[in-house]
Amino acid sequence: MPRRVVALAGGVGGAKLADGLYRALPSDALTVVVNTGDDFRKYGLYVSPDLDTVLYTLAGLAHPVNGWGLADDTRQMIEMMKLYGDEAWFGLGDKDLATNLLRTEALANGQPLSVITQDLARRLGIGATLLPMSDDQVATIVDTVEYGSQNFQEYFVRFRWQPVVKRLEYRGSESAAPAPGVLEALESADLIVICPSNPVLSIEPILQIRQIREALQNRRAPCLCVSPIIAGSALKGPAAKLMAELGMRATAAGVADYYGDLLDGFVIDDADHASSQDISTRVWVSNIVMRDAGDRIRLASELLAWGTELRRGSEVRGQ
Ligand code: FO1
Repeated sequence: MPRRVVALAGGVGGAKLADGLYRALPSDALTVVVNTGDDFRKYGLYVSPDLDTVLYTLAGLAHPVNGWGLADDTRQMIEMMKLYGDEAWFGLGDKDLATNLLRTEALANGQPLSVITQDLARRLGIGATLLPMSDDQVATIVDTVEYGSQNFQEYFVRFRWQPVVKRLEYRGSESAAPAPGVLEALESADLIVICPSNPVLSIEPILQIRQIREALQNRRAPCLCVSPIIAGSALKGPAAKLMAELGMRATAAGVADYYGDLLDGFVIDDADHASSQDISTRVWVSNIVMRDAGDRIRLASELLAWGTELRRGSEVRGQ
């Protein structure tokens, strides 16, 4: 069993696999490096949707249907916004405000996002290390045919990812540094997992940070990825639509191509078993739909076992 595991994750799909790894491993064995390209300010609050999705999922507090936000939350603030005539397109729940208020206040007091995130995780009893990819701001900007350049949440939530995308920009990524702890975790990892998150919206912002990409390229540990695409569709969100709009193959094989030699192995769904031949890295075929906690733990356990096997193999080959 790998002792130190790093997962790269974006939103809901990524959080589910991170949760499976968290439950399958000793509680301090996991570091989750989370996309912050979706972060934005709303009503004066600094909102970090992917960090919160992972935070709430690992704490067992996530909304069971949406996957983001909190279970049993209410919408009184949003209803009041609407009374004021505000469009209120971003559905911040009342309980969710607490997280966003604490984070915004701590940022205003000069604390880095990575410190705040670990503090929130600790206060919710999470034993895993949760890290934003960077303490510096990186904003995913979506250039659309219909509305020109949009910040990510406008594209994703306000326009429900319907506009056609011409180009993506990860603004600020050239000068962003990895958050403290990210490179150390990657360098000391026994296994690296790229979660089934949107490759271009959720994982690419992380990979755009030069030192993180270099750490992955120079990795000692195997890097495994679970496909976010099954039978040409994403389980949730715009991955397939967006990949097609950007001229990529919107298939599991297309995702493996996208990551290229960052991968030592790729997990695809049973439904895609025939596409194994189109994938240039090692392939594991499984049921990758995570409907409940049992599915998350089973898939995570398969990855941990495969990672152990690959590490043994590389030792035998003396690599
Ligand atoms: N996603 C939506 O589709 N609609 C919402 O109103 C919405 C509100 C929201 C509030 C807090 C939060 O942390 C996340 C929220 N999300 C919402 C999800 C989120 O914006 C996206 O799923 C991610 O950014 C993509 O990973």
